[in-house]
Amino acid sequence: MVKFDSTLYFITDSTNFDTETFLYRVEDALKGGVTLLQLREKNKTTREYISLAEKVHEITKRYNVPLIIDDRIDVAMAIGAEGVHLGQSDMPIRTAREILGNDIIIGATAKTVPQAKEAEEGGADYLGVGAIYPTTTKVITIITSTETLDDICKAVKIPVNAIGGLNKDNIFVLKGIGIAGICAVSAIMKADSPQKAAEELKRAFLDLNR
Ligand code: TZP
Ligand code: MG
Repeated sequence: MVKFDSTLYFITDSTNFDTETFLYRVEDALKGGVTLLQLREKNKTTREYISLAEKVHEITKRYNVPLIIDDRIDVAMAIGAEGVHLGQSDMPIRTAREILGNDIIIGATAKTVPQAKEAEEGGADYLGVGAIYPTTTKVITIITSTETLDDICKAVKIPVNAIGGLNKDNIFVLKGIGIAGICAVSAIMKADSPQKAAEELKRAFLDLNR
């Protein structure tokens, strides 16, 4: 059984990479100590999403890291992924929990305390909160202040991860806030060495809490 640990939550983006390069970079990041991995695809057909998810799952299983599928509970079920991540316009958490049962990880995006509480009450296992900084990753989002992030951490019992524009040089703003971990796309995906980037980001986060 793979263990849930959101310390370094790597969210992938295959845009501009061929499949081989993408998979190589995913594995490289895992070598660098990624603890949770989300496959996030916005422009793939269902068949393409499933096909890529199967390939990524073969890799994550070797590293004992849970694979979370963004948006799509059908894709998660089809490949036996460990979890699914749902945003505010995706299936409601409670509905997903009813369909998926208790053995699958369900993550939720929350930008306010009411959204966070609703997700927790609906059965979410963790929250992603942001964007903390402006992001270059394709996403419709708004900036979430570190004050709101702090309020959310205090309002729920489930683990909370910060997301959005985070890198090793700017996560100091999260010091003292009770987050369980950080999420990153570009800081790892676009790095010359995803392994080194993951190692450095994880070290920077762990150093915050020393
Ligand atoms: N949700 C809020 S910000 C974001 C998502 C999916 C993208 C984060 O990407 P990056 O590259 O780490 O800023
Ligand atoms: Mg979504």
